[in-house]
Amino acid sequence: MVANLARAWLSFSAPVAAAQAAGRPLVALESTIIAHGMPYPHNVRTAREVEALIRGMGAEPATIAVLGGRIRIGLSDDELELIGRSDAVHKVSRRDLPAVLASGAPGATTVAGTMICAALAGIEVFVTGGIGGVHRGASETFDISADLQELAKTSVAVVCAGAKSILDIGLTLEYLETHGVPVLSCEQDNFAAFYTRDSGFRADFRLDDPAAQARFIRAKWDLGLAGGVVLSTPVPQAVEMPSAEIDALTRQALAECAAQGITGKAVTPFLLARIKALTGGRSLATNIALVKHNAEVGARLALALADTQRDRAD
Ligand code: PSU
Ligand code: MN
Repeated sequence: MVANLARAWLSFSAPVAAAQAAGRPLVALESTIIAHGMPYPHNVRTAREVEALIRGMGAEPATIAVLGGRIRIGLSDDELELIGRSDAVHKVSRRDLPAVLASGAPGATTVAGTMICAALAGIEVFVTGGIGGVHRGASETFDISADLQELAKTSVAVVCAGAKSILDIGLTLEYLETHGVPVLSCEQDNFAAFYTRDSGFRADFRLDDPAAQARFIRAKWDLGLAGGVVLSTPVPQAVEMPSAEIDALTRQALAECAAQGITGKAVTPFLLARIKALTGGRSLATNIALVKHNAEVGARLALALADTQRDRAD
């Protein structure tokens, strides 16, 4: 009953509906990264390239956004263009989802927003760039991304390049532990830090093999342990940025944010935009490369999760 009520708000693109009917694995993609994370036209081009990459690996991409009062699971080229080009696209987390659905305004879903929509659509794997987390100075500001609460309760595997060092990564991992969210890593032991490979903090469990990642995730969900799993994979070595430079620019961006009195949902987009500007656009190439790498890891995980289901049916 509840599921049917929710379904009335969902609208699947033809390719996603066909893939789902054929039992092909799906990979959800967020739209905040397109609308608020990268400049036009790089954002739209990257979104299309990421979709093509996932399709080439045998899974079906489902970019998620809110348009015309519906949660759209899979976007057409024109819809991607609209999300990437318009300045009037809302940033949609859990709190904001009813607002854009009710008003009909366009919305780009964050990690939290996309997890909710992916779960409603029956999609188990979601690829993003970096997750939100506990902000530096959160003991005073209380600024903790709703992404973390979503990971605590919504059963979707989130593939990312860790979290940006605009956040307090140590506290972010503590928060996830408190809420029982496992943080997996592949390709290295440590949790990744988006522009740089090493956050200096260990992930909980290193699993390089997609089949092993899939078994871990199935075990969790089979037991009824609802909630997300984070799979961190580092940015490719060739495009990693120097950590001393990122640290300095991050400190500068944080100081500017405080000086300008920016708060709430504007904090993360402000910091992302400032770091992008301060690196003279060089961070964009890193950003694009890491998202594509995450997409490969996510597609392999989606295929492995589909295999675990097939093995059961046999
Ligand atoms: N971190 C990034 N890039 C991003 C975001 C975070 O490195 O694009 C976006 C994601 O959509 C994430 C959101 O879910 O910002 C978190 O925002 P907030 O901190 O306001 O919860
Ligand atoms: Mn916040």
